Amino acid sequence: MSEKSDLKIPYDYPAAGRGALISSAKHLLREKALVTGSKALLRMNQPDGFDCPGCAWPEPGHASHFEFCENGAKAVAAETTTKRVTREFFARHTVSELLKKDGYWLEGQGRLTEPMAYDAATDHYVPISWDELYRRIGSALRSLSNPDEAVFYTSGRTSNEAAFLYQLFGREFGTNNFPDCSNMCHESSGVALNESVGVGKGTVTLEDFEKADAIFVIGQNPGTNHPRMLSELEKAAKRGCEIVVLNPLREPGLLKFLHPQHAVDMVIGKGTPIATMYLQPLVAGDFAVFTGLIKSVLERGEEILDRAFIETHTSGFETLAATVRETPWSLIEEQSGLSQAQIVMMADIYVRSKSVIACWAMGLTQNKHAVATIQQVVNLMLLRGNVGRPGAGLCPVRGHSNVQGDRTMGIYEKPSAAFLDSLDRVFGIRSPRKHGYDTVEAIAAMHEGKAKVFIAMGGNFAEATPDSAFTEDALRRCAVTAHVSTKLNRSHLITGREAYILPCLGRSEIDMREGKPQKVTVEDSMSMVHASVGRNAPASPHLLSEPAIVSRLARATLPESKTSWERFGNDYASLRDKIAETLPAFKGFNQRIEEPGGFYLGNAAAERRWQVEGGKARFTVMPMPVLKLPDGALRLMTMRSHDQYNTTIYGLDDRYRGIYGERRVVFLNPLDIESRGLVAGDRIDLIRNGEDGVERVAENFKVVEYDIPKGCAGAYFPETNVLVPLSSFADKSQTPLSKFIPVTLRKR
Ligand SMILES: Nc1nc2c(c(=O)[nH]1)N[C@H]1C(S)=C(S)[C@@H](COP(=O)(O)OP(=O)(O)OC[C@H]3O[C@@H](n4cnc5c(=O)[nH]c(N)nc54)[C@H](O)[C@@H]3O)O[C@H]1N2
Ligand SMILES: Nc1nc2c(c(=O)[nH]1)N[C@H]1C(S)=C(S)[C@@H](COP(=O)(O)OP(=O)(O)OC[C@H]3O[C@@H](n4cnc5c(=O)[nH]c(N)nc54)[C@H](O)[C@@H]3O)O[C@H]1N2
Ligand SMILES: [Mo]
Repeated sequence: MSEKSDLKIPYDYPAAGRGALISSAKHLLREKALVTGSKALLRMNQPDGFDCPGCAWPEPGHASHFEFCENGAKAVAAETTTKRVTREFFARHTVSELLKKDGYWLEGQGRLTEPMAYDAATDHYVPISWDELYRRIGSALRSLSNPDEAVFYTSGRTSNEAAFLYQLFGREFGTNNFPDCSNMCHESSGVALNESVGVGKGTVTLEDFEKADAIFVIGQNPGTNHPRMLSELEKAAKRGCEIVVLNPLREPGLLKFLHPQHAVDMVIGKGTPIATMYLQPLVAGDFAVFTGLIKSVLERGEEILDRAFIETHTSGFETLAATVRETPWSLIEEQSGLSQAQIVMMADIYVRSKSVIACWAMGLTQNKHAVATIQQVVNLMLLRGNVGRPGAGLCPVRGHSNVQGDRTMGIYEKPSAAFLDSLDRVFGIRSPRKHGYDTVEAIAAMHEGKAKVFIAMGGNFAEATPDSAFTEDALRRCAVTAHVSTKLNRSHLITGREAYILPCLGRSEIDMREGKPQKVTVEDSMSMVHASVGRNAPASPHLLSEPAIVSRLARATLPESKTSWERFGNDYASLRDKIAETLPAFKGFNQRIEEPGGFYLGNAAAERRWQVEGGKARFTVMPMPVLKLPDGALRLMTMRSHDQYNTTIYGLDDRYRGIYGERRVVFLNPLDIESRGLVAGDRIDLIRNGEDGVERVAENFKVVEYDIPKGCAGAYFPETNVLVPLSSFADKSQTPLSKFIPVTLRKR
């Protein structure tokens, strides 16, 4: 950190480094997984090993060397733990007792080992055979009066093969109700990019990171959530690429690798000539920042623009330019929380860099105007042709390791007609055309009794979703809730009238079907598809793979089906052949995954082919939204600590941010603490007075002084999900507003 800053940033070692090594050994030890775990680590991201179950950042290690990542190691440790949740465990604890435990404790009990059914009479989960379980879920699905009364949720670890079978099953059954974690994650990116450039995915590959002159890191904390991205950023910084961070919070994990001796700080009022820049806008101030950047670029005159690109490849430039020119700097400053001078300096970097990459994650996607904000980023990039050229492009950095692949495989509530036509042709079925429920709509439908059977392929729906009490109520109203899972979590305890746990293999484990080891595939954030082969002995002999489970559920539900469920569930290569027939980009699928590193799916926008009506990339235009909060309210953003994977809590430390042994903390600006008569260390409740008249309270948080703009606050999820009403979601993408929660503080 900069010596000039008044606040102490607690973590003084460079991000990653020694601290990371010590921390991962600690996690392996705690899971008693030092032997399997460390062997597993050596096999992770190797050509013949399994894909890291952590984040979706691409792995150069697949082709060549092993790349170490602390948080990847924690994800493997969590999966390779020697602890087990057995039938004796469930006999010892009633579900009501388990409900009193937190998520950290539940996941800490270890791997699930056999199928279980909830017995309401005794309030215990009891063992059930796989056959009986399929029979019961199948008959529940068949007895629905309408296939749309079923909901099929997916989390983003599910392999391509399992995801494809799962959506085929749902569509053959007759519904497009496929809400997924993406709805809460990068949905805004998909919607924005599809409208603007015709492809809902990132346009860059790792090679572009080697050629960029500037990289923007917007609303993202890679030190914790995409640690392998840091090495790309570090390499880039070393060769003189300028790195600009846009984040309300000073993320120590992002500052450190930046070699503070070169990186000059840019806190308000302390501008100095810079090589690398860290700007701290208000939470949700990004639309204003990008409007300011565009304004500043336009003010520099015509010759700074890539006129040829704009003429040939885009539409809507004049309207955008007029709208931005009319937006006064005073409004931009007020809405962004940055000064005109700061924004102009960032624009200086933008225009002096020939090739620019814009990366972003949840800091942009989980805001009210997320789609328009991402489109404003695209608008800026289009001005100088920074899309579809080496070293330049758009990079939404995905979360779950296969969340992008799941979408490619058809896990989507609004599938395209082309995809469904293809599916119908290959499988001889008639898929429903009516769009299904996304996550928010699925919760509402379950609450209203319109959806009655809830099946989850991974994830932790009850905790990851907003409006915790309402959502739990919605799940409890279901006739059946069923979860395909590796570890125990709260969702298993929020039972429908019938509830089932279907324990499955993790990605690190050997997946043997009919005596033959199977491989699966995943797609990373840069559209590389590669194989993943489990190498560890399964956590229990009763576990089944996700594709096997789907295939058996489908057979039990669709006895008349002509689809070769049994074969697909036993021989994934045969399924890959069918995927290749359905999706042209997967032609030669089985052969192409034999290549080390897999294959690239391609991206039309990266080749400047615009799959947008009119055949051109679009400058989209929205006048600046003016955000207002109730008097005295703060903009609370919810985020991840260094010791968690979404709802899976690995430990209670957030090392880079200097938090140890606890999670109920709220990061506040010292002026906001003082003006409320508080001091650091006080305990407060976070209150949100909802538009619906309901007061939502997250109790007992410790006040922590932090380098965050006045008027903003930060706390961890999922403890804060109680504060987000179901009705609070982003325009167009319906992503819950996890980063813009108006709260007041109440001293305890
Ligand atoms: N170890 C680990 N790795 C993970 C995950 C994990 O939980 N643990 N989760 C995975 C998943 S599913 C995902 S989606 C990704 C998430 O990766 P990130 O998006 O990095 O995750 P968050 O913790 O939500 O961090 C959001 C960042 O945005 C900033 N921010 C918040 N609001 C705003 C805003 O309005 N504007 C700007 N400019 N910035 C803002 C916050 O200060 C924070 O630094 O990580 C993936 N990888
Ligand atoms: N307030 C707030 N809420 C948020 C967010 C936020 O930033 N703030 N972020 C949102 C985001 S970006 C996301 S992606 C969602 C995450 O939502 P989910 O994906 O639903 O949640 P996870 O916590 O990742 O799911 C963890 C569970 O997945 C299961 N699991 C792990 N590995 C496997 C596997 O290989 N197979 C199967 N079948 N199951 C497995 C385990 O049982 C584990 O308990 O949360 C969202 N919710
Ligand atoms: Mo995510």
